[in-house]
Amino acid sequence: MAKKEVYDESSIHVLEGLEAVRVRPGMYIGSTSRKGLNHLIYEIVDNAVDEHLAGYCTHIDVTLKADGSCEVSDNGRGVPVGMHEKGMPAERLVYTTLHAGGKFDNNAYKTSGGLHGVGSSVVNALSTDMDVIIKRDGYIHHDHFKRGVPTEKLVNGLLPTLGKTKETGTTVRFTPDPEIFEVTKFSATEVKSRLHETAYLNPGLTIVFRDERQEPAEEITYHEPEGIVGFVRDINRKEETVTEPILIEGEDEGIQVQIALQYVNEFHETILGYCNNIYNADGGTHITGFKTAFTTVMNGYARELGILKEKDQNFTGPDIRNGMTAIVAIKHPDPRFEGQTKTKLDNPDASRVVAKIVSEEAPHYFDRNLDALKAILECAEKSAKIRRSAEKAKSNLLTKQKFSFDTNGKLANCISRDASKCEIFIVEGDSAGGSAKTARDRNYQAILPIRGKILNVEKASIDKVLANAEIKTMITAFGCGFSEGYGNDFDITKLRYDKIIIMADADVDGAHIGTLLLTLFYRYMPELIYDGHVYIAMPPLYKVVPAKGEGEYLYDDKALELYRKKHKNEKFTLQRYKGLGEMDPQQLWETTLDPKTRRLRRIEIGNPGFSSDITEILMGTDVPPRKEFIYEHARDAELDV
Ligand code: 0RA
Repeated sequence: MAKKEVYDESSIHVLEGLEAVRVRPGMYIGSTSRKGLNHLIYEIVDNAVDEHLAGYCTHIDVTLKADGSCEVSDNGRGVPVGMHEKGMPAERLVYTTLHAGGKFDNNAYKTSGGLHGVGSSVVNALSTDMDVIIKRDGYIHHDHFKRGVPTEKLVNGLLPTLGKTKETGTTVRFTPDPEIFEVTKFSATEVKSRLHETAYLNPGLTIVFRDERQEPAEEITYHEPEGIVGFVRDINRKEETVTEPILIEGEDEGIQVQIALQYVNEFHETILGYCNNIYNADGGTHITGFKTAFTTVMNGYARELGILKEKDQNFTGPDIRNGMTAIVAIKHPDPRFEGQTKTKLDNPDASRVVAKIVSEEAPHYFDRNLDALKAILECAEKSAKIRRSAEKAKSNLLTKQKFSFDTNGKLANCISRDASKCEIFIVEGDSAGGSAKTARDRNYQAILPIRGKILNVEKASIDKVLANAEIKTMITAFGCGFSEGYGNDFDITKLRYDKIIIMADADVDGAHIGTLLLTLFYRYMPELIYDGHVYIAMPPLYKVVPAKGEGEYLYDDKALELYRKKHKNEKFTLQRYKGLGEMDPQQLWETTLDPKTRRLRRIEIGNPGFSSDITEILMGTDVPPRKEFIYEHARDAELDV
């Protein structure tokens, strides 16, 4: 009897907890856009990965079902189903209580504590239906929930069973709630890249992705026995590499450290930090420890080999990392994260331990691989040279910057200085630029026409990038500087426009220009994209004018198809826009500039490792895949009507 009372109380408690999740979903999963939606999958997968980290699960299946649900199945021990002291099966507690996950568990390196490591109960609360099937103790146990509320009747306080089995494992199938999410269609591209990343970070794990929403179903197996070494190799697979991937690893103070690094013939560094499988977008102590120790080790070698003479200054950290791609992955028993977004690792011991392992282990490698050592120091020398000329170019740019804003002939600036209201359109071509200048609302809309193609920053050194007129104009207009390997002068708070809108034709050339601009932003002003300031304008493809009534703009072929169906027996003229230059100012205003009618797509960056990868691949190859990048991202981005 006493038990029953506890059960009632706890179930009320459960409902209150899950109700909070439904009222403020963004607090638990970041957003209710496609990004938040995909996050549901990662929450469930992460739990299975935790079971892998605990040493019990080797295989995870992730299936996007034709009915819009997602199923995640693992071969771990199975979530415990016995009666918990709170008066219900432990399983039910896990799927209905916030943060219940770790309570039964002694896995030292759980992924929880990350950005949104909130557990499966949140997924349950945000799903119209959730099925949990647990194979354990000889039986197949089953539970079902609707919007987080259990619907299965317990038998003597235990879950109903579906039969017997000798296997173990957990299967969770959930259907995201359209009352909560703006879109309920998972992005296969995003999910695949995240699963691939998970496979790289857990070399003993096999993850099978299936997309049954298409015929025939797509199936991909992610298994990366080389681990992060394979990750680095893959990020660089289209690059001219200067060294083989190098693995540095060790363990101290209960912290496991794994670092893979490789040099390529490029003027940038890419360093990705992970703690307990969670990506740390803002780096943190593990990255700092790595950078400091690696710089010291390499400067030591440079002196030993006579590359640096007694009177020479040490190479800077960025010099040493010129051309480096690195993954720093640690496992920490008690990770702490800093700041609002929880994307920066904060544990001081992580810095100490990583530095110690790098100072001890890196020499073991380089003492035996002099060619790699010399190749890296050559990259550093090149960088030091360019750094000096860049410093000159930069000081020129900075002195010019004071005078050029507003007096620059090309930028038609807006009147308002309230950045939160201002927009800047980067318009391809002088004729479209001219129309846009006439059409705009000059109170808050600025127009910057750019001519032809801008420099491909993936292929140019920093001094060339800074010498490019179009790029200089953009940096000056935005007002927040830029960041690169030689010191970070970027300050997003100085940004003069809330929206940076790329306006290019809907053809291959336009797509190319869009990609070049995105590459520039991504490499030198990534916060513009991370903070959601970058948009692509989506001009219409057609205008239809019926014999009677108002004309209408159509933005894609699907819309045209629909229009044809709807107006089967009517006469209309169809006008196809070939380019922005063809529209007169009035049309340009209605279709592309006026916030009431235009269509914009916000650019989002998914997985940083892979985004960087995608940019590099696209800028290095032929045209068709580039186009795909623009449209892929445009399609995945949030619509801002
Ligand atoms: C805690 C204890 C045990 C298993 C799990 C958690 C577990 C959780 C999840 C979530 C997804 N898949 C999972 N697999 C297992 C087992 C404790 C025991 O058997 O002694």
